Amino acid sequence: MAISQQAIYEPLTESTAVALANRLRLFEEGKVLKCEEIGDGNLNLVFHITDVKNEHGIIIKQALPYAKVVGESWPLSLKRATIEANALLSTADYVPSLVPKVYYTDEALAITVMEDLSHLQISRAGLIEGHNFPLLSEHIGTFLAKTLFYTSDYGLEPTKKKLLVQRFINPDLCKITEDLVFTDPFFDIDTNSFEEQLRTNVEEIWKDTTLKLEVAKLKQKFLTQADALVHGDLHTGSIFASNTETKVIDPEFAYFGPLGFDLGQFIANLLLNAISRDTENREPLYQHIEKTWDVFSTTFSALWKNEAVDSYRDTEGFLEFILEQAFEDAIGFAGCELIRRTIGLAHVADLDGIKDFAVRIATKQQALRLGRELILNRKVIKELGTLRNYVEKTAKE
Ligand code: SR1
Ligand code: MG
Repeated sequence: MAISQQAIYEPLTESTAVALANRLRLFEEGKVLKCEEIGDGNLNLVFHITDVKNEHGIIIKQALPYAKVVGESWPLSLKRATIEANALLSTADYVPSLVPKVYYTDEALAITVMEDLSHLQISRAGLIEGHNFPLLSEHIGTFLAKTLFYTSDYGLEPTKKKLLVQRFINPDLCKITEDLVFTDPFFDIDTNSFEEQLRTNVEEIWKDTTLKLEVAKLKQKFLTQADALVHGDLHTGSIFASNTETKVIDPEFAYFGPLGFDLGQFIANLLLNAISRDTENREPLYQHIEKTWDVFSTTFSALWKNEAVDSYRDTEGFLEFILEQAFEDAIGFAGCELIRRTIGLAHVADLDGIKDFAVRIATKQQALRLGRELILNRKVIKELGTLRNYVEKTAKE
């Protein structure tokens, strides 16, 4: 359904969300509907509406004109709802089984109505409970290879790509990442949040000019390298999963960025879960990390060989160069994500949920050391199998 410009923005309530669902005839007339606001993320309202009889449901997601996690003092553009809807629709062209179906969008109300995925579990919550989602890495590797290839200059004619770049200019949400991922955790800034017991470790980071130079280089890539349409926030909280299905949600941070960005964020969030587990339960996470890259690089290479539009596609070494850059950047971005999820504004339940305080602090200290190692060694690390060695090495001071 088309994006309309008519309505005037106001935040939905549970009852106006039901009225909207009825108006859009998303349920048969006369059905008794139940509505619950279930948004647990940092930014938006999310209404889950179900037919009480058959449990058939829909999701209505609405952007708020500010960041929910902070409040009205942090205004945010509603345009992110349109970016998100457009990204879901664009991604569905390449990997329809890996994203929720979009039923309706309204730009003025900043609303996207989409498929109910409540038969699945947010993968972060499942991983914390010890589920391993056997197909997660195969699906995410495929998702990344196809969405990145088909929106890059290798899969898309350059003029079409530039028009798409224009459609996904996303300054507000990119600024959040520029600040929260690449800047604030590395400086003494108010938005940072960490236990007092980490202060010495954090102050070491603030003084670490070697580290800061490498983070500055990674930030420069995020700011300038418009390789392909990236999801922009591909952590395990943006992925619904079960043993058989995977659905990527929440692409409101989508923009044209570096090929390795989503890979790095996904890998970091798997690492955060790995270090929160006992040593003997980490293997499924390491397997996922390795498989994500294997599936990504194999699928991307096959698409390149069969469909690339770039004149240099058959030039020996060019594909390998592109993949090597993406790999190196992914390791560096993963390092930044590890650090910001530990001491920045937006934390993860994998670490904050560790009940034993001493274990929590020790695990966070490890996350900081691991993040630093990945950033500094991203040119040396040649395969993801070695990340387990970095995890072991950073377990102790
Ligand atoms: C103010 S938004 C904080 C974080 O939540 C989102 O999911 C992104 O990860 C962002 O950095
Ligand atoms: Mg989100």
